[in-house]
Amino acid sequence: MAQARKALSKTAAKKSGGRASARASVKTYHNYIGGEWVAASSGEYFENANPADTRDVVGRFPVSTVDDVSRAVEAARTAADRWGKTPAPRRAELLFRLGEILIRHKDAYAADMTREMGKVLKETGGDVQEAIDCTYYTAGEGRRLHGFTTPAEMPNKFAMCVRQPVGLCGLVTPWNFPMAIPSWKLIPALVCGNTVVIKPAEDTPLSTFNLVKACEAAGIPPGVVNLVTGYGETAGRALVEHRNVRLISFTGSTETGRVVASACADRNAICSLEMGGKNVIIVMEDADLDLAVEGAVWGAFGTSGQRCTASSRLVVHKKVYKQFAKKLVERALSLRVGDGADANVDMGPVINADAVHKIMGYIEVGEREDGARLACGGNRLEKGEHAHGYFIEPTVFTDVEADMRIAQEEIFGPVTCVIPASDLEEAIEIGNGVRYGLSASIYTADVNRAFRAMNEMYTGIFYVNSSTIGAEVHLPFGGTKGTGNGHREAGTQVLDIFTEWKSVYVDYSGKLQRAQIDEVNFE
Ligand code: UN1
Repeated sequence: MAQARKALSKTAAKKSGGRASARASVKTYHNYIGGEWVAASSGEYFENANPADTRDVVGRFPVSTVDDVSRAVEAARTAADRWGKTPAPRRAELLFRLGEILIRHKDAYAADMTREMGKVLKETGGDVQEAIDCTYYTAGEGRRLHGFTTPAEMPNKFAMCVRQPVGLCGLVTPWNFPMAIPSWKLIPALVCGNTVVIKPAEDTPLSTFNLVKACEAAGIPPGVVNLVTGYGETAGRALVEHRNVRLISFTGSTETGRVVASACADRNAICSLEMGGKNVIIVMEDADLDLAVEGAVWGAFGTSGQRCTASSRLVVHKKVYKQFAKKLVERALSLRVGDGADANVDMGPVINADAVHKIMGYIEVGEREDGARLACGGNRLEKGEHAHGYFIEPTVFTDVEADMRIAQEEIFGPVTCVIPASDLEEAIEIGNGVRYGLSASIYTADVNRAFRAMNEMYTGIFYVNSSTIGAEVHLPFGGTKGTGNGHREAGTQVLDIFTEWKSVYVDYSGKLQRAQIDEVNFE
């Protein structure tokens, strides 16, 4: 994911012209450290601009330094003992209260999110709803957090396994799901008894601010949740490298994830990574084609294609290939691109100037590929209502070959590739032929083929007769190969990230019993 810098300023009204007074009224936000809202020690702020109209400055947020991160880590450390010893059902009560606050403010949070990152209001409402779902579902773990008991080898000996908090967690979160993804990390971390420092993406600090503000209102004690905004190379790096941070949970690009993983390896910290995807929809000749096209459009162009789970490859059986491509292009051309706050708009802008540069670069690469055909889109929209934002047309390449760069690399924009295949076997081979393994789907009426594809696609998520997007919070989320490092978020599986197991043996025989050595007398 591109991490472009937004304008840096010491004063809100820095820029001149007619906009100066508007800028003077731009709200200034602060870090949240040890229960206090505080400025960054740098005294500097970055501006968070609306990607649909960059003249609209959403807010000014602290450019945090190594010192600010250290202070936040210290606050989290101070709060850790008490929070870790608070009974989990009590911790969960505060989280249920948080859930209620999120419900009450859902519309306002969605509006803020659309303003700061561009996706349409329906989708930002979904993003907040996902945080609500995660909060309720995971808070329920306060009365479960199951361990297990198991027989011991020796008589008069009891064996069990319990979960314990890992301690202090650093959460580094992306801009494409700026409330849902922080919640996937924050809520389980808290219910498991950890304290946290969150560093949100610099493109979407407001949504994470809203989440943290709601934590404060829910009565989560000072120091348990800390927020530092700023840039990845400074604040993010300081958090990832801090020797007192026991665990880093990161969602973002595979490249940055590798840097995070090696920093964690250096100091033996736990590291959980969710990274890129190059997800595939397989369309067989017996599929309901209209349904498949709907799924492809939603998967490829929802969130302007800026989802790890986006349907960026559509592998279609040759018998229906032409028909599918025609319908897809028609639907793509019918999408209205504009400001996500407008209810008539289907697709919003992409996140920032770097993203435009990267996506347009890939479109050029696609146009240069021998054989691939730009079937629709391919342009940046810069006139009229699009003049001040980062808009790119929904773009479809057809006749794409599986090994072309546009079919291999994560573009993270509204660009999808249609690839022909002769049969299911070839479709699965193409589907698996990328470095990522997040999500895959098949459209078919044949249950045997659906199960075969389900079994043979090496991904963390699989759908039948549905798009590659739309994961629910009570099932594990994550991927194989370049997408992750073996962990899963959401579901109960996330508890294995945010707790460590403790095996407990209780010997009530009153004598020394040596495992693996003493023979048990059966009489
Ligand atoms: C992402 O793709 O970056 O499954 C997260 C979905 C959402 C989460 C997506 N619930 O599309």
